[in-house]
Formats: sequence, C-alpha cells, structure tokens
Amino acid sequence: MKGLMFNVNDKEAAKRIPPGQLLTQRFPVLHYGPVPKFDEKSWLFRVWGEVEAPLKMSWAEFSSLPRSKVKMDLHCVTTWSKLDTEWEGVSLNTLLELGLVKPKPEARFVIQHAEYGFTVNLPLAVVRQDNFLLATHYDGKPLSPEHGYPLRGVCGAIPGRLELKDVYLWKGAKWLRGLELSAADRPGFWERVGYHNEADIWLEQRRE
Ligand SMILES: Nc1nc2c(c(=O)[nH]1)N[C@H]1C(S)=C(S)[C@@H](COP(=O)(O)O)O[C@H]1N2
Ligand SMILES: [Mo]
Repeated sequence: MKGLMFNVNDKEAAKRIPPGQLLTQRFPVLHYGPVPKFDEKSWLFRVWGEVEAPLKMSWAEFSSLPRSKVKMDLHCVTTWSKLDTEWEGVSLNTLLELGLVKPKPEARFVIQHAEYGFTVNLPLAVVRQDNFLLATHYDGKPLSPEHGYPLRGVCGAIPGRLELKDVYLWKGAKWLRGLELSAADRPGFWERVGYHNEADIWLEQRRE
C-alpha cells in the first residue's frame, strides 16, 4: 500500500504502535453510506438522556464555545495508524464546566448520534478523557466533509499518557449531531455488526 512506512527506527515511536498496526502518512476515509451535506439552518447539536436538562445548540452557538487542542495518534481497526494528528474542538469537560451539561448520577455511557442515525457507544469516563474531543478542526483547518464536517467525535492515543483508555478510531462519530447520556450501555452501528464493544487498541479488541 502506498504511503506505508515499514520501518519504525525510532524506539519511542515504535512504542506508540499498538500490536497489528502499520503506519501511514495518509489519512484514509472510512465510513458507511454517503457524506451528508451540512445545512447550517437546520443543524442542531443536542445533549439528552440522563442529564438535568436537555441541551440544544445552533451551529453559531456551538462554534462560539471555547475550544482546546490535542495532538493524538490515530489507530484504525483496519490496521492503519497515523501519528501526531492535530485536533481542535470542544471537550465534554468544557460543556460540564460551563454548566451546559449536567449528568445525572446514573449517567454511565455516552451514545454519539450522527447523521443518518449512525450511533457509537463509549463509557462516559472515556468520553471525559483528554483523548476524546468533539472536533471541529483537523490540522489547523475546519474538518473536510469526508472526515466529518462540521463536527465529529475523535479519539486517539496521547503519547506518554499511559493511564488513559485508548480506543480505535471508529469510536468517534463523524457528522456528529448529539450525545445521549445513558445509564445502560447500547451497542452502536459497528458494534452491532461484530466490532468489539470496548475497542481497546492495546488489547487488540477488534471484533467480539
Ligand atoms: N457517522 C459515521 N461516523 C463514523 C463511521 C461511520 O460509518 N459513520 N465510521 C467509523 C469508522 S469505522 C472509522 S474507522 C472512522 C474513520 O474516520 P476517518 O474517515 O476520518 O478516517 O470513522 C468512524 N466514524
Ligand atoms: Mo473503521
């Protein structure tokens, strides 16, 4: 495959490659179905479920929220990895700190809801980590349509942050439209067709 590097000479970089993964310089596009069109007038970001009050934000409101940056290694279950990718967006912790989202004590899981009914599930504790972002920007620019414009969940590994749970890239929904906080876990689109529920990259939790 073009763009793959087969030798990782740098020992530090080698430690960042989980078992069964190969490095790529490219940024492959993977998803089911067509790329949705962004309609700013009808676009809403919602948070609902096990929260004190549901949240609804327009694109203008969402894009004026404080953003943070994070540099992460991406690991896709189809075996490509891409190091040092730069993301910018809103963290769930920011929504919590601003008091926009107040989880009820029973909230333990977050279901990301995207265009066309796509969903993906993660524990709330994982979505609150520094390696999960509600991303609006990649590499200093707004997301491209095929990578999730205008908003996506993105998850990766932050080098040296061994205490964090690291999950495969499919656990971030492109074209994200909302978060449902839930007391019970609920498998998403890929989990229902056999992808592993937990998706830990170091344990190679690819399929159930
Ligand atoms: N809405 C939506 N998001 C999705 C998917 C999808 O099918 N629909 N696929 C997931 C999968 S399987 C992967 S590997 C990543 C790929 O992200 P990328 O296209 O930016 O590389 O998106 C994830 N997010
Ligand atoms: Mo995937």
